[in-house]
Amino acid sequence: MFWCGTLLVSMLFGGVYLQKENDIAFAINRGKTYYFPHSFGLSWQQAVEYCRNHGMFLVTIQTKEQLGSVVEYLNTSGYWKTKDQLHMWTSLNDIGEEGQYFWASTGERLTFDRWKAGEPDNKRLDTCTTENCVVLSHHPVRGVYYSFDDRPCQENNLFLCESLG
Ligand SMILES: [Ca+2]
Ligand SMILES: [Ca+2]
Repeated sequence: MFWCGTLLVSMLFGGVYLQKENDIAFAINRGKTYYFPHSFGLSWQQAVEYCRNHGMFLVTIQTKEQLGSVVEYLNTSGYWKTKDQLHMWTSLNDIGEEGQYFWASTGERLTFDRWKAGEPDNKRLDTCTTENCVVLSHHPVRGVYYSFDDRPCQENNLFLCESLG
């Protein structure tokens, strides 16, 4: 298990972020500021740090209203002009205890049921890795409409930062 621990530490502190700043989108929607740099993906932990470095938090979607606000914002971001699917990190995870989902940005326990059919499945990747971090997925041609899926935390995915309050 030593190797697994080493991997976790390098995940937490090994991030070097190189990204283009020119295609970053800020927007204010329903009193929240969103930040959606959609030209590059990061691991979940890197996404948490990236949002913090910008004085924000990885997005939390705990109510229908919060989901509506995110969807509304994404629809105005220009993202769908060139893309037909989205897999975007949220702050939801069960890193602390398998099957116990919390929003890292607010500390709240998950109460909003938006799981995609068959998820969360905690799929095993290798001896050290199962799926503990949650994306918001939208892929209409596959019948997936803004729903949650647990994914491997080290996978690179897009992500959405938001201001809290
Ligand atoms: Ca899990
Ligand atoms: Ca999954």
